[in-house]
Amino acid sequence: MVRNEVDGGVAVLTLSNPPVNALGADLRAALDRALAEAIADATVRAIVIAAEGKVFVAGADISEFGKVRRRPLLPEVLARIDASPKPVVAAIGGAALGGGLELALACHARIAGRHAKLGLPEIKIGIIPGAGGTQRLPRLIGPETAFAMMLSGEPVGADRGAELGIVDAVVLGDLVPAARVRALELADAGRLPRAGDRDDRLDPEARAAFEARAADAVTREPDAPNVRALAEAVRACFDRPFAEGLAAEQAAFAPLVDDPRARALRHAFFAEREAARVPGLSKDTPRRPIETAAVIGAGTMGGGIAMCFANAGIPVTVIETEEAPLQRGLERVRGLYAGSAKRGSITEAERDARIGRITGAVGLENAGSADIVIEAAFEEMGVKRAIFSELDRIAKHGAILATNTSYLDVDAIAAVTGRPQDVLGMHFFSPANVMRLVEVVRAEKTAPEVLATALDLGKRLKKLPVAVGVCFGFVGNRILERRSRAAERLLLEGALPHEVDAAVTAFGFRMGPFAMSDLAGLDIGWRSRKDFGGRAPVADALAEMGRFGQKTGRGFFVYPDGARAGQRDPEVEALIARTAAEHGIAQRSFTPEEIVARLMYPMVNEGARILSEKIASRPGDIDTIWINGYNWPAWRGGPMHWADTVGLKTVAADLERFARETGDDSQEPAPLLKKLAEEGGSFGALKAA
Ligand code: 3H9
Repeated sequence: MVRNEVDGGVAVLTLSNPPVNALGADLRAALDRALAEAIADATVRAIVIAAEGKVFVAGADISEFGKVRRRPLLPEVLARIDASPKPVVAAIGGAALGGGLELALACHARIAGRHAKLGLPEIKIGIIPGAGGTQRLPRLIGPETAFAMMLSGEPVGADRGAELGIVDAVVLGDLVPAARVRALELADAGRLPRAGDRDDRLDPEARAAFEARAADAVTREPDAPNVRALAEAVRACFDRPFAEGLAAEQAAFAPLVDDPRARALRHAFFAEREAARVPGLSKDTPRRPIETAAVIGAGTMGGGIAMCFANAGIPVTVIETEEAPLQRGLERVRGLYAGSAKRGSITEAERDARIGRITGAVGLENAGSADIVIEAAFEEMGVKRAIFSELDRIAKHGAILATNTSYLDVDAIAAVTGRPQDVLGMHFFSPANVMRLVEVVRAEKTAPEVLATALDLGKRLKKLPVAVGVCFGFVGNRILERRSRAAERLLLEGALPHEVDAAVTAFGFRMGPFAMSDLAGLDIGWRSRKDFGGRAPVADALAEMGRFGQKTGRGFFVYPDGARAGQRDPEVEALIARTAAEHGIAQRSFTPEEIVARLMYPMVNEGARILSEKIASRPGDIDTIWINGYNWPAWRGGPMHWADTVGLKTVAADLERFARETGDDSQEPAPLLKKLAEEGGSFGALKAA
């Protein structure tokens, strides 16, 4: 795991723990031994720590958290570096994250390659740096900047790292030789620069700046225990000597690891990665080359999808039926790129290059040469089938034909072609150029290589593709539909729209279901219920009154003078009471906890049905979809993980009660949920389908 090569007085210790050199117990022990050996070796004057592979070190092994910790712990290994009489230099070729950067910070110098990335992302998994990062980084780059970096968790590149002072130099050529030279220079100089010895950046002015940022961070996220802990740990830099600061960091770090939020975030981390492993596919499944793309439809969705291709360097043709909507669509795309360049998120050259990769065309025949065609036309089966039967005639042999439908039966769309093996769904989320989630819908006849190619393409587009099966609404919208139904039912039973929304935002969503309906437009659900059936007496009555939501200034709430936040409307509340009376439903009040249970348990129940039907391969896929496509709070781990934390017995028993109280049989616990509840099982313990 650690290769120790001594040459010319320098011991180069090369870490190797694929895929990302995570500092698991075995690697820590091996590194500790190698360090001890090198320090004891009289022929060694200096030490370099390098790593094999693209990633330098991705940090602690996250899968070890929450289990018994095996020694040596990372802080113990780093203490050996600190105490080393011989200089230790880190040669950072790729990402040095979390404990990986902390390892480098404990060294006496850091040399980075051009592709190095330097970050402390612990905050994103609910913890804080726990191997000296909160004490060393502030001393190197200043407490305010260090705090901001640890608070965002975002890494910086090599050059920015050098500007800030995280690394001493960036080398364009061979990294290890450069690190050796630096190590020998330090050995010659005889004085070892240790981050922990510095206090030149800890002046009162720096403290004031840090305190202002810390206060702001805690105010913004009052319920996040790790934000508070991070502030406390960094504050110790000012109040205590380095060694005591390290102890303060440990005291702040340790309890966070077992916090339910951190557990949920770790679940989300691994679930997201596991989603890439799709049953029936392997790395040996053949892939088709994708060099060009066509997108049918220049609306908001089509334009956004085209931008994803252009951003990934893939030329794309956007196709419309007429010139005017095409030009409107292209204009909108150019406007979005201009906005990004203006904000500085892309350069002007990038803006021009991306716009240059998008070509507009009128007529489906222009899709003939594309390796993949994504249809993003009107959400209507007739329209989609007409397009696909045309595409069957026009598209080149072997092209992948994808529909961006969010509900419709992909098998029925594939059936109009003579090549159903080449057809699948790619359900992007709006705005498609921003949202990471893509549900990749495997239809009955989709060939494995077509599915594998679409999933790979998703990654190339910097998306998070999750494979799902065919059913109405797939995974995400099918579950959403359950929540919408439950929300409407709650209104009839007496909960008011603002109460429901408040309970949902308190749970952690950015928006409640009614504010979301108002934003999306009530006409959308209304039309879809007309097409596909389903009843929502309150929402339908509002839509019939022309209350389409924010765009008409009135929906479940009112938006006087274009206000963004909705306000209660007595007219709506009276309408709800009237509708309830018409349906003979008695009204009462609901606590926020009851509201959450009434909305979320049916979602979990639908998730269980989805699993039994093998529409999703595993509970983690459902969680990944809801976290990334529907803003489920990641620190609650997604609906299935959350249900496990509530306890499936409770969820199943409450659903039985809801079914009795509402007379709605669909609330009865699904067989899988019932079985797990009876056995004392959990979704987390289920294996991939
Ligand atoms: C920490 O360091 C705490 C310390 O402060 C204190 C300690 C006392 N552990 O993402 P990928 C796996 S907390 C275990 O697809 P990429 C991952 O599950 C840590 N496993 O690759 C996947 O496995 P599989 C702070 C890890 O190239 C495989 O590696 N560090 C870890 O797209 C490939 O991962 C972080 O939060 C890990 N730390 O991206 C960094 N990291 O193939 C977390 C990865 O079986 N990691 N795996 O599905 C990342 O951000 C990305 O993995 C990275 C590579 C950017 C490195």
